[in-house]
Amino acid sequence: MTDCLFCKIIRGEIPSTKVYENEDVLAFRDINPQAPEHILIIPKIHINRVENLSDNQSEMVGKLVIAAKNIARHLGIHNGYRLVFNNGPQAGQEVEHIHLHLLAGRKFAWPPG
Ligand code: IU
Repeated sequence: MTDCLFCKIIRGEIPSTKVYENEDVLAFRDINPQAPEHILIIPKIHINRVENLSDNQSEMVGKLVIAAKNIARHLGIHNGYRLVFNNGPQAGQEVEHIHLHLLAGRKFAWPPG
């Protein structure tokens, strides 16, 4: 989608600190990190929200999670990490392109704020 910020990052029109890329997903460092390690993993196709995923897109969502697992291992994160999809305004979703947050390097509270 032309105006989507994350689509622009995928196309290289906006710079990012890339940590991983394959044909389906891109992962880069969050510009406003909420933990010592804060990576965003996004699909290369534009989908605005989890709620708008099709039932046949489970493989793509699985690829985001598998990428997160591989990135965590590659970064040497052995003490646990948190994976988060914010969906919609009340959950705090600001960018309307599905993204999986990978957060690590500190202890996280539960329930989340
Ligand atoms: P959210 O789940 O939509 O709230 O997460 C969006 C994230 O995208 C948030 O953590 C921002 O710091 C991050 N981000 C970014 O990494 N680069 C940008 O140019 C913009 C937002 I705008």
